[in-house]
Amino acid sequence: MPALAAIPPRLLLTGACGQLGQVLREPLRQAGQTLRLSDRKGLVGSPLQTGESFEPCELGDRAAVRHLLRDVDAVVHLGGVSVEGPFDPILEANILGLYNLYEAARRNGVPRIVFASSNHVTGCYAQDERISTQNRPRPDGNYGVSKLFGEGLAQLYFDRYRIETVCLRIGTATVSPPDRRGMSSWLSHRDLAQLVLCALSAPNVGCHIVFGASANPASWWDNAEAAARIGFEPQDSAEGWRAQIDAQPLSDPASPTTRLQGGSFLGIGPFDE
Ligand code: 15L
Repeated sequence: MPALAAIPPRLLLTGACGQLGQVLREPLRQAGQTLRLSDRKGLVGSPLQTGESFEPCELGDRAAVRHLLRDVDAVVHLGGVSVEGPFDPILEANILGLYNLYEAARRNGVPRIVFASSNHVTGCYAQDERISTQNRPRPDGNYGVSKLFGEGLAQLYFDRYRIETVCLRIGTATVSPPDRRGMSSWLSHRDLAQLVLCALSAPNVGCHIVFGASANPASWWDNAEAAARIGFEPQDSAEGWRAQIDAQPLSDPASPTTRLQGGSFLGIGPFDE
């Protein structure tokens, strides 16, 4: 892993009680001086450590989000809906909530945001296509569209207000690749932590988009340039699980969930709300 430039000292982690929040809590606590944790309800996981604090917050509550972002130097924003689903909860947390977050950053003078975008921004590309962040977005559902909105908002707030963002199009960030798709989309927890630290510390990033994936030989994403821009050098590879994954039953090759990069999200919806 490359030597890191300085990590902003006072950090805020939203979505701290979610699966990835719990993975990132420890490395962020060690990297920063103070770490404010936030989620919708109470703290989940180990009790607060030295340097940590916890504040519950609903992202749809503009005043509360503004208060949450006081006195921090950077935000790692994982909060919001993290799966495909009906539009209204996504609207509230991922669209209105993200607007509230950027407005709070502007009004509090927070200079850097690390935004958990998603590979579902490009989930309608076929699995036999190789793409980079230069390819145009092809979101695979409400969730993917909300992440695309977030990337647009990040660009707007850089161009107009000079708030820098690294948008992480996170793949499948699990302990090990869960299925055939994961052989291409997997991001190890160790690589996730490195990616977020690079996104916090890389100088002059402007508004930058990078896929969050380990060094998987079967990757669909040509990420070399985008990763190098922030010094991200993934250490892990899904290939170590090849034998177990190849032993899994094959799924219908004609189904969009098998054919397209977004996988199972292509099988969810429409919702007839
Ligand atoms: C995501 O963006 C989701 O948050 C996560 O639940 C996974 O589905 C992941 O993408 C993935 O594509 O595997």
